Amino acid sequence: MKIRLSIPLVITLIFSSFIYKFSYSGKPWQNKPQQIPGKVECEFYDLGGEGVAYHDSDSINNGSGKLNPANGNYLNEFRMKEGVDISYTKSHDIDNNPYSKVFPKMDQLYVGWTKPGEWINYIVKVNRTAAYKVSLMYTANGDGTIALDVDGKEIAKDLKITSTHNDLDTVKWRQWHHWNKADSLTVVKLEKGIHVLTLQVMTNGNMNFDYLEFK
Ligand SMILES: [Ca+2]
Ligand SMILES: [Ca+2]
Ligand SMILES: [Ca+2]
Repeated sequence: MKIRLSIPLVITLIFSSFIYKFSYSGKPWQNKPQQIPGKVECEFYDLGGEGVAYHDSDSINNGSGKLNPANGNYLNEFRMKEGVDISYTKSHDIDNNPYSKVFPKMDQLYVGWTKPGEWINYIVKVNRTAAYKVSLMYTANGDGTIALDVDGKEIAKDLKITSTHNDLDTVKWRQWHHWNKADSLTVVKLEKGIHVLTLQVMTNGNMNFDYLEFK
């Protein structure tokens, strides 16, 4: 089936994404848009707070400053006053356990405590117009789904994040620490320029996101 877009519809689509970008008040983390092609580190989401740069189910950071005590350590305190929940990969049989399908680097910050309905924004700089293969470094205690938006428009939905749960691991909390890399979640066409990328948690939650990669 051939889908035809009418000219007024195309103009509306272009105009609404322009309006979205124009009205968006979030700012890139450390004033540096993340670069595509490349890795988009999930913890380097935009500044702007709840309802602008992200939506999180609760206003506390369940990782930084809570699970990871506020003791002056950069990793423990990373963005601890913000609602997005952040932790980092740790040795001592936590994230370097034998159940990971793709072994993670240690001391990598990630977004965790994810729930359906949560979303996070990233101002990104796309350096060339192309179709990009999207990968995700993650853990998932049960199958979940995510979606991606660009400039307020959904570009990929129902992306299945395959469970990394493994019954052989009898340490219950470690089911959230079995890492994997989903190597080709989807392919998305992106136009050169500055855009707002949104990562949405659609179903299940219980996922940890280290980075998205666009190749
Ligand atoms: Ca939170
Ligand atoms: Ca959360
Ligand atoms: Ca990361």
